[in-house]
Amino acid sequence: MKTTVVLFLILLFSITSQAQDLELDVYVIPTSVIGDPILFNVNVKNKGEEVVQGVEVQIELKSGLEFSSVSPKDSDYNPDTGIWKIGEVVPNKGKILGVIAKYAKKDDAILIAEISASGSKDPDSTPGNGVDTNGNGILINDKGDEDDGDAAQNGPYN
Ligand SMILES: [Ca+2]
Ligand SMILES: [Ca+2]
Ligand SMILES: [Ca+2]
Repeated sequence: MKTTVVLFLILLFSITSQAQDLELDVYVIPTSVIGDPILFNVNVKNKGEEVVQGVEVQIELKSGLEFSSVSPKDSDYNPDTGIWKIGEVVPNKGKILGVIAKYAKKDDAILIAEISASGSKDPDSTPGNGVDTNGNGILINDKGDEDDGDAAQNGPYN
């Protein structure tokens, strides 16, 4: 009896303790002027207790944006594939990629980002399964979607 309880508690602990938990958020510093640069910050956090290796993020710029550069400049980001190779993400220490894009047109000035690869299992999200995981058509700040994807939009302004 006692052994069963102990085993159950061990099992429960291993389920509830989140050794690694990646979370991604996208923020925008907007502009209302067509042709001006917009800064998007893609912010990856590890809310767990252990280091995660081999982390990659897929970044997509919709048709209202024209990519210009990233910050820091030496980030491992490939504008052709949209893959940002982060590598290691340490608990309580976020990694941020600044994506600078031109505000090319009023609509669809949207940046979408999701964790696309990770060396560890995440208790509440799966890499590469899309941002709109609850299928309600909302990608931006949707708390009902998995925590490893997000999007941000500039405008639209009149
Ligand atoms: Ca997660
Ligand atoms: Ca996901
Ligand atoms: Ca959604």
